[in-house]
Amino acid sequence: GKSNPNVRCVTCTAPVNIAVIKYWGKTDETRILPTNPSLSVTLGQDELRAKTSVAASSSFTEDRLWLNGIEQSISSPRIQNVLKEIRRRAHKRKSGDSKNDVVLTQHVHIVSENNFPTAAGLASSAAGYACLVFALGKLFGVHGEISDIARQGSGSACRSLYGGYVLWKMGSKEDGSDSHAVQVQPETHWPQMRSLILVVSDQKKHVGSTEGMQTTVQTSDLMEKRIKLVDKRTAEITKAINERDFPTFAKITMQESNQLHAVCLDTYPPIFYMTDTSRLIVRLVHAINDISGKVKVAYTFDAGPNACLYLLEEDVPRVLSLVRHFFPPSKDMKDSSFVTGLKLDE
Ligand code: 2P0
Repeated sequence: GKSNPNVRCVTCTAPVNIAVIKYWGKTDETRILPTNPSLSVTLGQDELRAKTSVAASSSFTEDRLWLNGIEQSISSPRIQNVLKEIRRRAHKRKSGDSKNDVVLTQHVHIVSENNFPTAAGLASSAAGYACLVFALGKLFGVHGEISDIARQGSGSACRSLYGGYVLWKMGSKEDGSDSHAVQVQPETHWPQMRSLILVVSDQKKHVGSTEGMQTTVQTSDLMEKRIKLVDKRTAEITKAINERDFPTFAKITMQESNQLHAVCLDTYPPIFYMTDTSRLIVRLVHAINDISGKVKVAYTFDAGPNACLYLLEEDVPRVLSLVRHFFPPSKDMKDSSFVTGLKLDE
């Protein structure tokens, strides 16, 4: 819009993260506290990301929000919780500082866009809320740990506030103050690591994550078993990351993905996120690993049919040509880049 000296504005971007230890289930729906820890890899800043501008001005008469160019209601409890918490912390920090207190009474306008399909199981809410909370933190001068605020927008968002390999600790406090993200290793720790996103469909998913995981917790017997196993897997994959042990990292990643989709199938009514194409990708990856004589590629699937492959840089050309051979880019795909090669070390 037109430039107005009384408008303060902050713009930033946040990348998506793809979990290798999956978050699926809450113990507290409002505070967004998870049934288990999770661990993810944050993609590069220039790849799949959200971009958000937040502006504050005394001329604004209400808080407003635009997503991908369309104005949305700002009354959703999650956005309200995030705004309330940012303002609360800003107020706490600035009490007595009258110059800054003015901003606290101002309304905000939020404009956010993704450079990839929203809600197609590509972690759009993770990047979106991470970006929003980071931008609001800058605007209101809230420093320090803010991933617990992003968590209250969308659980997986807390992990997108850090780069590289990120653990979302469950925490043990009832108020959720210790349920936040920590960086296990920066992206520079494993410079050869790459991911490939295989966009099977850019359509919206049929069961949203929030509702899906709620039904799983309520109805799946396998879920109890899974929760008991996650801590051990988290410790094992952390060790594999620390030691740059790709075969172990890859095996746990695939087993985790398979278990997530097993508990989805064990949910009543069952939830199907993977499609026939997803399962063909699984078979292709195992075929590549079999003929290679060791584990060279891992797949992981979230709340949708799209695959994320993890592999090392040296194997990208061969894997990419095999993927393109078996899954030639389709014409009706809105996004012409069927396969997006992502560097993680940016
Ligand atoms: C994850 N997913 O760990 C898992 C794997 C989907 C499958 O985090 O209700 O959108 O907003 O906290 O964060 C998706 O869950 O759910 C998710 P809410 P969210 O990445």
